[in-house]
Amino acid sequence: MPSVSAHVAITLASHLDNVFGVMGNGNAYFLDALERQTDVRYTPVRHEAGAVVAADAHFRASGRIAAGTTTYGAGFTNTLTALAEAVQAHVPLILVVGDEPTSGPRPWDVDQIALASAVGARTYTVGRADAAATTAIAVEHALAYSVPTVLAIPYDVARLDAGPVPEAPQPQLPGPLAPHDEFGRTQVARLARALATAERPFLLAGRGAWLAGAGESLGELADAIGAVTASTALGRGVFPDGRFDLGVTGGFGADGAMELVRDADVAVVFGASLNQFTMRFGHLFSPETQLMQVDTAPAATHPHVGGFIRGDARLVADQLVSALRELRAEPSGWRESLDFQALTYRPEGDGIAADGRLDPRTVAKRIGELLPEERVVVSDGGHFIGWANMYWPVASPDRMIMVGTAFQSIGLGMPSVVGAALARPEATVVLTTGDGGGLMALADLESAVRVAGGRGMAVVWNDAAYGAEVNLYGLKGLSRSPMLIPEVDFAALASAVGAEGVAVRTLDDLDRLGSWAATPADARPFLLLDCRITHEVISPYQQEVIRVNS
Ligand SMILES: Cc1ncc(C[n+]2csc(CCOP(=O)(O)OP(=O)(O)O)c2C)c(N)n1
Repeated sequence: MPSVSAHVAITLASHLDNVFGVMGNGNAYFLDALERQTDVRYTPVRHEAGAVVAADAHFRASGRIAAGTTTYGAGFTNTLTALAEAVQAHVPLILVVGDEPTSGPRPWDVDQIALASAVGARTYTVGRADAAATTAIAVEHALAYSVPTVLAIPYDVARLDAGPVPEAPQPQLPGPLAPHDEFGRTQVARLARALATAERPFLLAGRGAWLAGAGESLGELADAIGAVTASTALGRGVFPDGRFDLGVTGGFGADGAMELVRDADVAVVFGASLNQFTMRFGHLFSPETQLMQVDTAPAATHPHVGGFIRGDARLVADQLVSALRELRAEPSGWRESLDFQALTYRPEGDGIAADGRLDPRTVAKRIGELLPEERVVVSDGGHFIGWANMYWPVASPDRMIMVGTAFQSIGLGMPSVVGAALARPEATVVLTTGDGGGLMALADLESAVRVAGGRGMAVVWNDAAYGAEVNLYGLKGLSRSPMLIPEVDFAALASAVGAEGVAVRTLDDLDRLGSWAATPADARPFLLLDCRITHEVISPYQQEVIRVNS
């Protein structure tokens, strides 16, 4: 007879294709059932944080839910940082964990429900009679609220016979939110009138717009009014027409582009939470700009917003396009008068900095030119995030994934490769990481190389320091030694797990990336570029943070 664990595994199998995890006492029976009784692919990772991160990156890269699994106690507590990140980034996933027996905690148990709750995740605990239904409810909860959800299997329940596995109902999910009442309709009509007469209209879109599938609709809206467009860091590439796009707003934005945004007379923001970085700490828009926000959040998310429409980005954009058609609105003509190449110009650096190490701007520019076009970039956190965000073009928001930035965590980069590689089998996955975050995530370098193989590569911005800390606190005069890292040979670490490592000390050393990219993925190894960069060149976004902090 199928066990409770088999009920969980078989029910999960009707909702997802990938589970990532580390095995232990608490999930042994679940993993056995998953392997023997389902077609789900199980991928081992080497640290439990990686199990959650891989499931998270899988969803961000594909929109398809995945699961992580760990044992109880220490296995579970190892996931907490990654779980907090998924909560804060609104990423649905299932975390299947062992838990204390129904008879009560043993000396090595902790209150896992309280721990998950403390980072914002709900736990569903399966029993002998309800394992399949509870599993289906957990999946529905994760998808409906876009949150990670813990599914706990008590230790003494895991192997009990549970009888035939019942058919699990498909999750019932809410439809897109439309502003269909009188208030909402009037607001949309009023915004359409404002856009029809705007002389310098500007549209900004974030990841919410991408999740709503609003790209094409926003493109039509931009054309109807002749708007200049831009996106947030997580929404890069959401507008289908790049010709009139300023790229990313905030500290990653080009100076000229950011100045132009302040010229807009009417600006509409779709599906972006307007955090302090996007808003350039309050300086993105001029106080003269009429700023409107369209979002599914219950209320406006920044004090500069002058008018808020609660609704799905695609539906509202479509409503605006029809309203503008009825008004016979003409495009403003503003964007045709602008030189986008000049506006989005970025300095490229001098190749080698004064200390003899590489200038990261020049390296980033060159790597951006050599990367395979069909790619998904996954990024860890740290000062270096500026380089990929400024110099590597992004075709769509699901191709630039930053697991860790919502919770401001470093050390989640390596296992992001695993989830993205399985979510996007057609793409090369490119990790961008610092040496500090890279060392923190090192356990899953092995997983990244094993899973992605020749479809994977990593760029390590090796400045022999926790660079962000040097910039924020070293420059203030705080003791530097806690901020420094001995120069680690990441190229050698890569070869230890079967990858090819290249120590990049000159721009010519990047030629290997060119020949690697020209080789078919199944005939090349995972490539790690260990870029020995200076920490003397500070990214403009970090300079902005330094200014604000002082
Ligand atoms: C888990 C965690 N620990 C510590 C920090 C504090 N922190 C933020 S950035 C940073 C430095 C990251 O160094 P590295 O990965 O080498 O990137 P760099 O800043 O040098 O580009 C640290 C330690 C954090 N954000 N998250």
